[in-house]
Amino acid sequence: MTTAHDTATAAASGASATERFKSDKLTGVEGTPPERVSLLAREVLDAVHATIRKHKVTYDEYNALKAWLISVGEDGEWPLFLDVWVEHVVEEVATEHREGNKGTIEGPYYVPDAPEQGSSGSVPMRDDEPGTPLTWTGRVTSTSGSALAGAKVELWHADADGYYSQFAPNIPEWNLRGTFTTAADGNFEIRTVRPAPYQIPTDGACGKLIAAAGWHAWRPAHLHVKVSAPGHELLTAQLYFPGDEHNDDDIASAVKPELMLAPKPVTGGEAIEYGFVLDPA
Ligand code: MBD
Ligand code: FE
Repeated sequence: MTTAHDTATAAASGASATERFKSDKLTGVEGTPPERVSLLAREVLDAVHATIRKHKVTYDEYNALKAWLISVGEDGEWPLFLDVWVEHVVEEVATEHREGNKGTIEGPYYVPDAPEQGSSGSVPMRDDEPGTPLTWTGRVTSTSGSALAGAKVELWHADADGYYSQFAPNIPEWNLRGTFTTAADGNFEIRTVRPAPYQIPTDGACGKLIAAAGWHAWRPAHLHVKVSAPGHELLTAQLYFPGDEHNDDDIASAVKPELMLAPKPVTGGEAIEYGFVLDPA
């Protein structure tokens, strides 16, 4: 059987994710003081040296590592590698002061400026978009309790086969990506479809590490969001579905109990209710 995704490759999605990172996020890396760079680089290297001594790492293993690191770059998988195995701790440290909503990692597949849908509408999708229809209602508030009108809810997620538009071939641009703006009462309503669990590409460098280590490549099904309002901290989160077999062993360590949805069956699909509480900046 052939599917629309047979031509999806790690190298192609990695190249897209690398380009995305370079065009949106490669600012703010200048101006880190040398003392800070030295401190962090020194401690990371010390940790590597300690691991080599502790486990008596051989030249064969050192060369395997060198070859693998080269292939991470060749496959464009630095965004994937870092977001899967490192970002969750950066997110934890960056948001530990917050009193409002829990967030989680962004991952490699966000694209800014998805089509605007107002306070109530559907994300862009194909006429025959597979997957259970979801109707999601919620309200954006401040930690003070006041509703936030005109807050932005940006949603992006994989399709029912586990693929993201703009990173896998043969999916229309902006499919399952939309920007919503809360109404005067802070409410929004979004119509989309349930995403599938996501398996990170198995044919690239990250997939080779997973296979060599005997790990699995799965993330549970998830909806990604960025929620923002003037005068408030940007919230980046993901929402999860109860019962997913990978909720407890997400390869990206990004599941939190506060981010679990409670879908209710309704005629023609499922309804979810989930709102966001933003911390004042
Ligand atoms: C994803 O869809 C994702 O959300 C993360 C964090 C890493 C890889 C793929
Ligand atoms: Fe994702």
